[in-house]
Amino acid sequence: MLENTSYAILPQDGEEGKQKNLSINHIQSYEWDGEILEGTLSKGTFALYFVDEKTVRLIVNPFGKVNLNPSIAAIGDGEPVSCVMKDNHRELELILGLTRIILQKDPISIKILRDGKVFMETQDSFVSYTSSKKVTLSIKNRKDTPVYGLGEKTGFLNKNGSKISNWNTDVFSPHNKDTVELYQSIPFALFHNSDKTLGLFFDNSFRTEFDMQTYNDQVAISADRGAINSYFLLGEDIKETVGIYTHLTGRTPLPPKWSLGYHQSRYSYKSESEVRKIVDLFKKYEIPLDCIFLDIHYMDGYRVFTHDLDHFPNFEEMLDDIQKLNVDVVPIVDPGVKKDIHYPVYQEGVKNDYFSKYLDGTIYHGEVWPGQSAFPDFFQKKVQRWWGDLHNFYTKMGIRGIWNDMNEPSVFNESKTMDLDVHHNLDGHLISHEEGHNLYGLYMSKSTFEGLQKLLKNTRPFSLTRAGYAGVQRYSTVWTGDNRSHWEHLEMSIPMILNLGMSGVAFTGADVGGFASDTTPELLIRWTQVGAFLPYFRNHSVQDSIRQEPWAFGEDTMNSVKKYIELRYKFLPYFYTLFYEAEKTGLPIVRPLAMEYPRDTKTFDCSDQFLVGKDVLIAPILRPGQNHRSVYLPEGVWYNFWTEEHYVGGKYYLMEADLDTLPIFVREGTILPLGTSIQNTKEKQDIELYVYHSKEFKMQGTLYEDDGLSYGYKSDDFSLLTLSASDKGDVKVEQVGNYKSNSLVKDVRLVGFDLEQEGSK
Ligand code: MIG
Repeated sequence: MLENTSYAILPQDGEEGKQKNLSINHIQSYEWDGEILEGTLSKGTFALYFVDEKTVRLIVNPFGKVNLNPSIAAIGDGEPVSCVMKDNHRELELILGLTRIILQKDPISIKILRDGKVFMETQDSFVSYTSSKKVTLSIKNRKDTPVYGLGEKTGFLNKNGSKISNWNTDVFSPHNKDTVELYQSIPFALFHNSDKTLGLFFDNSFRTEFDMQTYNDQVAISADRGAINSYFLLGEDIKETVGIYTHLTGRTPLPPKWSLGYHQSRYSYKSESEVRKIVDLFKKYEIPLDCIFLDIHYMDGYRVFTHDLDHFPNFEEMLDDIQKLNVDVVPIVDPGVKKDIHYPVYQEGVKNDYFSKYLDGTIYHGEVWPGQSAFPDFFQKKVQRWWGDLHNFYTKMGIRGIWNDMNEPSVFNESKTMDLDVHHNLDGHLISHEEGHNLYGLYMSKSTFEGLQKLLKNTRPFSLTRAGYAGVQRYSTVWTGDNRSHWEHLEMSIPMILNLGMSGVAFTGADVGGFASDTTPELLIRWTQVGAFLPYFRNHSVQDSIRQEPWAFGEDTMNSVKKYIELRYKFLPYFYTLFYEAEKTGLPIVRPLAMEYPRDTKTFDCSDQFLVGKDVLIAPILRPGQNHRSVYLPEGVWYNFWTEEHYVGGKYYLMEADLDTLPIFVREGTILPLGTSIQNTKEKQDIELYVYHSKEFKMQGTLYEDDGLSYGYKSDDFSLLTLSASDKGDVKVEQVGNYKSNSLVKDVRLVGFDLEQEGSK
């Protein structure tokens, strides 16, 4: 019909119609106040300052004034520090301690050096923009520099050579290398060299892209809109740079111990009797369990903060009984609030103006599980408080953990999300959903976590989220969404989780066994082996898929799965100590080899092995039918955890691993605190110390303990033991903190002490 109107001759976008990339070429003027350098450019404005000696912030806004306010992510960007500024005629120079920033005026370029090393260098005229207000920052980079971080992404560990974009998306399928945009957006990359690691945090919440593919000698980082708002972090190695990044964006708080145990889930356990039955079977088979999940079917018509009366008539009693068995129950809470005039949560939201709206004030409604639903505007403090307080519904029944899903936010329509012209009220100013989209999950996590904290008082909450942005680690554990029961997804979960860890998120996991599609006994065993050594350990699967609880495939499979759930509990004292350290340092629980061996180029592309802390190396089997694999052991001596054989590192070995065996190696000189067998974390667990002999290094370890539950540890109610061993294997213990542990060191096991004279393998 349109053919007969002017539409027939609508403008064709030929070559000339394509948007041009225009560059900013020089600095026009500047002002210096002793801390912040601000000025005008041939187009737009800029600001440059030191957050501290190793953190530099650069803002360039081609379209207006720079906004100096740090985002919700950059909580560590406090008062700018004063530094020395020199105008060397053609260049401006900022100096703080060992760091120098050289800003060439015309054409504009920038170089950051520390201790003589060049950390970051741009080409001339390194910022460009288009008429649609896309902005791009280009920095020099070599093709052979490994790039890590960038949050939750598919593919292997090293992202150099690819394009990584960020737009929080609910992707049920597929998750493959070309599926770049998943649930989380963390625009932070590490450019690693053997003598330094540059961190680049591009703190812009619009859709962003890191193009490490198109150019041979540079990386182009762009945002659909907004300003170039970048932080350059200057660390000696990956660990230091991750430390600086988590100082800037916050660290993973010490979780309650029960969240580190084994969790069982399914979409969904649909009735009280089914939930009870699952818990009973764990008890019957004596398989350790700390938590069971309630997916969307527990609700009344998918209304959050309710329960279904038909299938969960005695909800409270059920929770009570399960909690008495030392099992926590975590329900799901989605953001969509059902449009139902009889539903109090919807009523309150409308009356008090809590929902996300269009500019004209109309509430946005979108289709999700409950049907037409409204979406809380979590950006507003009053909405955060309201939502937080609503959790009283759960906490009054003893619930201490909440699972947030669908918070990309996911909506059942073509764009998969809210209309982009919906607005959010961020501290009094309106931002479009285009700007708020990637932040929505983070603000929901904040509301959930802070609400639980307030309600639970001195008890540490657990919150699990699917969506997030940089800084999400401060509030929630992240699971990697809807993977499938494919070997490829087991394999991919490792680099995904390692990169999440280098992006500041220490507490992460993937659905063990695979969420969608049908698992197999072999895959379930191998996946449980890996899951037992990743920070978050939950088995979860979709409705209609084959059952994948530990007993689903008969006794042999169950025994093997059980063995690895038990092994997780054995390693719990080591894990808990690592979580304590993560809160202090920001370092992830699981690490790529490159993190601990930053100068060993053989580790740079290693995506199929990982370290738990620095002392335990896991080399899982990731393919069906295989019972051998090549394992790279870095320098030093390593002990096979099972056989206690030792190997000299710095080379590859072919290791055998039958279906019941996960290859685990322990670094020489480690004192590994392991626990005695327990059925859940609420039981008393005694300690066994495994001392791995070393001629080269001091033998040492640490063991952190507290009540596992409260915030008492913040005021001295903790115990940090520093362990050391002599050549003869006598262990010395020094304690900091006042916590009186009731667990005993039951046993000291010396490994490799008799091998001293023998030659190594
Ligand atoms: O669109 O709540 O990723 O873990 O079981 C599906 C049902 C919604 C997606 C989550 C999955 C969860 C499922 N949810």
